[in-house]
Amino acid sequence: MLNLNERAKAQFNQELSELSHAEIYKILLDLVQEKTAAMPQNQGKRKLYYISAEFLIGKLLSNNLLNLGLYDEVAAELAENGTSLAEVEEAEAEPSLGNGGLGRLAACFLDSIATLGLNGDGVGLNYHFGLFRQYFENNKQSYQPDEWLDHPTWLKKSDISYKVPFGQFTLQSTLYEIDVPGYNQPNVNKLRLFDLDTVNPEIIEEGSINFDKTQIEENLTLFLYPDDSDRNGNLLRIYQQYFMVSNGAQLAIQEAIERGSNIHDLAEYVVVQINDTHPTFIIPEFVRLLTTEHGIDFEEAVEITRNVVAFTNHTILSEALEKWPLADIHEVVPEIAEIIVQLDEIIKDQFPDNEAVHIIDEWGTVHMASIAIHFGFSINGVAALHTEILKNNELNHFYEIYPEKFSNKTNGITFRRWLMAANPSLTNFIDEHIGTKWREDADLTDLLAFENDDKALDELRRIKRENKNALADHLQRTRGINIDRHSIVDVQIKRIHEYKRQQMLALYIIYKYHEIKAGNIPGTPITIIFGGKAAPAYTIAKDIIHLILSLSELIENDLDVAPHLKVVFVDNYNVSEAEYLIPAANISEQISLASKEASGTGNMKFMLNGALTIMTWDGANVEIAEQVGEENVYPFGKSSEEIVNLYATDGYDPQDYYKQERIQPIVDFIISDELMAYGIPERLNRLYKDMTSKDYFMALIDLEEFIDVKEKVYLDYEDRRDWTRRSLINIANAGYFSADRTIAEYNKDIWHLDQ
Ligand code: 26Q
Repeated sequence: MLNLNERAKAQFNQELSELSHAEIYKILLDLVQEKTAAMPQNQGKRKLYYISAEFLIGKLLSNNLLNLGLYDEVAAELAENGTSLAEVEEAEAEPSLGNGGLGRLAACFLDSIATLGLNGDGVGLNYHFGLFRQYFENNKQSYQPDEWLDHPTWLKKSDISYKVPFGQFTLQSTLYEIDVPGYNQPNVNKLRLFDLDTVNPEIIEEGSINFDKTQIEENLTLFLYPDDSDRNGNLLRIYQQYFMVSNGAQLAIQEAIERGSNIHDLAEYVVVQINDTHPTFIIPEFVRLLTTEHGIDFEEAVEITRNVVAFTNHTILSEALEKWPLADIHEVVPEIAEIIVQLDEIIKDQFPDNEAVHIIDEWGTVHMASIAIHFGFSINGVAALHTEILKNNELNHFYEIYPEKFSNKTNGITFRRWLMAANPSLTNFIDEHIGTKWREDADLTDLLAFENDDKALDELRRIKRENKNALADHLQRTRGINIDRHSIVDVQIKRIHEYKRQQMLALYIIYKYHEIKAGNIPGTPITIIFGGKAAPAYTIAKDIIHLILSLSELIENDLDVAPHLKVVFVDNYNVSEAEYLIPAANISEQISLASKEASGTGNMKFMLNGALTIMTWDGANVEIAEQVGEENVYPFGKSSEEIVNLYATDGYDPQDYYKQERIQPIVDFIISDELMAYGIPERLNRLYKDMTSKDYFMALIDLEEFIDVKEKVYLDYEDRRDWTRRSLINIANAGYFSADRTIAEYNKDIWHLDQ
């Protein structure tokens, strides 16, 4: 018995049933903090530092209660007092300390690292404002600063602090920590977020997200990914990155010394996994610290560092491969720029004619991935196909030199959050049918025995219906949006990007709208839900949002079509919204242009929650199809080889597809008078022009096939029993995508931590 009532009296001098959600939240926060504070840290000679610019942890209360084994008890006590965890959790601030996939992956990994009892902490920055809050006005994306630190949080201030020497001044850090308990584990790890006491939110201009980018002492950890459209913005990002890695490296070295390292043997004590290139400056920073503060000579420092750092690549989009002008690095931290020049000389001596692997190019630009590959011991991709593309195309020059450094680690998701916390009814269903061993090994294949069990299938349908109701209530309560509770729920949620092809789904909506207008009424009403933010400087992505919102309004106002088709764009999509949307979905849209989505992890969450996937042969979709069988997904579209080849030969012209009979009227509708009545001509014209002249991410190339497959999916849904059977098969085969499996592979092949 936790006796929350006693705590209510002691803390607020009131009965639990009289407290506000915010007060109950505070009680539970304190309860969890007390428990985890009393738990020992994971131990081991070697320790992992998972360093990342993003940790998209989302709300932590349910997840922590679950991992500590307190979830059921708390839920019961709250129910007795007329409330629920879902309601109480609304009082928790959402830490949106990330953009999307890479940041959420880091959060799932922390959960799994702790659950496997491994000695490993997360290291990052404590941004005072997370990713902007998105809202819509006149069918356009607008911004509000995300003031998550206004509420009581999980952060605990530590007394750890380091000096970070920039060129012009030295700053002193403050470390905040969040305990990370594993599932049913006696020990905890930590997420360690560095900050600066002098940060000052008052420099943000009233009513905007702009601020003076030159006031480093006041702005350093103010925002995640501050606007980098000008030079000061770029410099600020370098300040941020260096601040993060210098603190991380000092922490790792200090803790290694405390465990007995003599520095020469640092690699026996420390492994640093860098999450994409954003923390790459940790390589020259280790060299700097080892040479200037620990008396190691340059050559040995480079060797030690090489044995400590491992690199994960999350993207093959060339515009996302980080590059910085050497002059900018020099302006922020001259010592680091000088070390990078030395590292570059080593590589240029070794590979004089192999320019593709040089660190500094002829224009004086520093290629961060080159540093990470040459001066780390491991590089991995995040899905099988992605790793093959890295080896054979994007990073082939490096692969030729270091084949042994390359490996694949297909991403995974934590089942604690994405099944147990987000979908308790499905969790119970699984327990009742196959017992609870899956909670340890993620093996759900025993569910296959119920493939033809009518009772089990009925039960599964009932659960999906309940989750749809919960989503419908949530959308109604938070946004006044009403969705048809009996409709098929079709969802695309992810960052807005041309390569993810939200615009292709928008084109399908235009097609379907006209079909319904022509009297071809779908058997079941359709709700298509989008969610996702566009980078503030990404014009076309914002135009795509505008197209979808305008379409949504047009359809809403069309009395012939509205009863059969609804388009919803959920504003401010984040981890908490995903927890409502994913358990309610029937259809998972994974329609990126083949070769462009490194892995995807939303795809795995949908599968685990029983949605069927419409997919291109991209990222981890390929492995989903492999696990579940092609007959249980809906694949379509050109292969990654075809696409890679088209880019290589400049062989794509959208006009070739635009001219087709079925496609032209769909695309032309973007600039029709009907849609212009809801949209802004400038935006719709710009998008139309781009799609018909450039279409760089080839939305038109797969449109015909996409329309056909979507029609098939909706038809198949009419056979509810067979649909539910295939939904069960998807759930049963999702075990491979547990992040526990991914982390076990990282540990076996890269980290080698004791267990
Ligand atoms: C680039 C240049 C300069 C500054 C920042 C960046 C930058 C920032 C964020 C580049 C990339 C990101 C984020 C990448 C990301 O989230 N990638 C996603 O990672 C997931 C986890 O591995 C994959 O599942 C997704 O496929 C991938 O898109």
